[in-house]
Amino acid sequence: MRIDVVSIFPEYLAPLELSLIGKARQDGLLELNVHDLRTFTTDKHRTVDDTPYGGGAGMVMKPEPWAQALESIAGNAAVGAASQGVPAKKPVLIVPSPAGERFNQALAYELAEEEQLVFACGRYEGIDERVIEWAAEHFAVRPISLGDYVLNGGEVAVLAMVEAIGRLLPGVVGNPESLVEESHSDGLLEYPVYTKPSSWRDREVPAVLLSGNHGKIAQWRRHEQYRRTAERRPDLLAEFDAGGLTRADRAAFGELGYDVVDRQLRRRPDSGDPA
Ligand code: 6GU
Repeated sequence: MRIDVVSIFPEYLAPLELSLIGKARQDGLLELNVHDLRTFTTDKHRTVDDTPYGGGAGMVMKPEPWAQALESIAGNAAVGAASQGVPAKKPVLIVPSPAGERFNQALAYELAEEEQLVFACGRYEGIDERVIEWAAEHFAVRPISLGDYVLNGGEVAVLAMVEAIGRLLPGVVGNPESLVEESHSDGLLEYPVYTKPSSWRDREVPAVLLSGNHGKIAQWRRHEQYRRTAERRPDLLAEFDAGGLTRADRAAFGELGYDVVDRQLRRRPDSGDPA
């Protein structure tokens, strides 16, 4: 995969040289380029922002530096594709914004399949909207949000998204099995984990985990996922496919106040407030 990030604070992306993602870059599994938007300005002061039409607080990012930056990146991609004799597929242009669609694990998996991702980090009140419209000529444009809160710019969001996507690329995570049993991989939160010592400050590791009974352990872990998800993220249970549940699984959900109706979990009306 190739990733290009455009920002007025390229130093903000330095952590992408560390740890798993840094190693993936060294190993050639991921090509990542960070571009300084100001190098695409033409005035003496390297201006990237101006006051908003219609008035109001803050500044808006000027369109032309963005067009220059994105054209140079799209041009490189098209030339690269042509040199390999393949038809150029439009790279995905991700615009981090609290006004975008929500980022989640399913979207991370989807984006991990792409050949090239370009991230356009806005600052101030955002980028002139005409850039977003114009960019559709060269890119598949996706405004994406991490969640319902406001960051000062897209850079921190890019760190999060590149890490979430990058770790799904083949070979980046050493043991691919660790991608299977983690939160959100099956639409549920992860079960709690424990390590030695088995007794620590008068707290015991759940006995089932020391039993050696792998069937019992798997079932306990599954039921802990149900309990945690019901307590912390009941919204996820509305999306959960309950069609394949065993009798014991249904009973576990029953104790949490959920019945299975048409493959769906339904919160029982008399089961009180959700935790
Ligand atoms: Cl992706 N960008 C910005 N600037 N703020 C955000 C966000 C993204 N997600 C949540 N808040």
